[in-house]
Amino acid sequence: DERAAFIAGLPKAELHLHIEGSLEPELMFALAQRNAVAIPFASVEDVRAAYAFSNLQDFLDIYYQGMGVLIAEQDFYDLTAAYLARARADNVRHVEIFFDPQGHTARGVAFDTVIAGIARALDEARDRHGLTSRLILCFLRHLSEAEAEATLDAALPWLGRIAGVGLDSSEVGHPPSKFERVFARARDLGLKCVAHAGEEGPPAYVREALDLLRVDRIDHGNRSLEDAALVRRLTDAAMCLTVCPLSNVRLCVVDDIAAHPLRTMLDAGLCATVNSDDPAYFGGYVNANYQAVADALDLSRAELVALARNSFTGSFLDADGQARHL
Ligand code: ES4
Ligand code: ZN
Repeated sequence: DERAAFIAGLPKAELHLHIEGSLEPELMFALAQRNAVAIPFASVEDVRAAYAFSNLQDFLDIYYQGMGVLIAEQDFYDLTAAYLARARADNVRHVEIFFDPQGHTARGVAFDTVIAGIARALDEARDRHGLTSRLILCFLRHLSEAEAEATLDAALPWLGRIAGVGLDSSEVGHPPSKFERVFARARDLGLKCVAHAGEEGPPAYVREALDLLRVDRIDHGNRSLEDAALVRRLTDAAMCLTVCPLSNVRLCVVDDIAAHPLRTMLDAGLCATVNSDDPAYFGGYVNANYQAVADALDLSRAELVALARNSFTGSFLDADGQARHL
């Protein structure tokens, strides 16, 4: 329809995308075969049927299992190239991609193998299609800060390829304060800092991300809305929130898409963006996320334009890079 065409035509940046969460069941099966890795599914339909989650942890259990088929550099290249093709088809012009090295090094896959495959696909997309990108290394917050420090050590030879660090995985019980020192070191190394906060965790975790991790963006941030003073602080700082509507529905962060707080965020003056999070698991890439939330909330063209513009202003592109895309 008309709205779909308008969304499709908007140039967009995606700022919240876990590359391992873009592993489609078809590629999961192909890689399981190629690498002789056993997976507990008989068919692609079987896999999709397992994607019924009642919270973040339900999803994470399946997500870490799924990434077990990724072994060789070529696997990480294939995964990333497939995502970039989907992004391009959605008129995404710039991507900031999370990766979870600890999900791989824990299985004996070298950090260098992971990042080399991802980076090769990113370079190719830039050279062939002008699609720009940044990489964000995420620490798994259910693991220790010492393990995060070791991961940052492994990243040191690749600092020229890494724009920032993030914090993901099981939120409740693993507050930002647990990672204050490793984020300080990352910042001293010149890296940007972001953190998942306020997805399932309380507004206090968003405050910790700001105060202790000194983040440049908040990933999700939904529960900030419970704290009016925090909302004021986020708007005053023009802090970008990377919101993920279909993820929020699938992980039961919102009751249903009609109850999504995106318009409330925009009306409050927050710099909200729309992103796909783990599109292979949550039922859609960027345009599907814009479409679902726009239909449910009857977002206007002006609101859709504001969301797309926020995706560039909230990006880690410099002003020249943003102007090139806008
Ligand atoms: C994630 Cl939606 C979400 N939240 C926290 N950690 C994650 N890792 C991948 N997707
Ligand atoms: Zn996420």
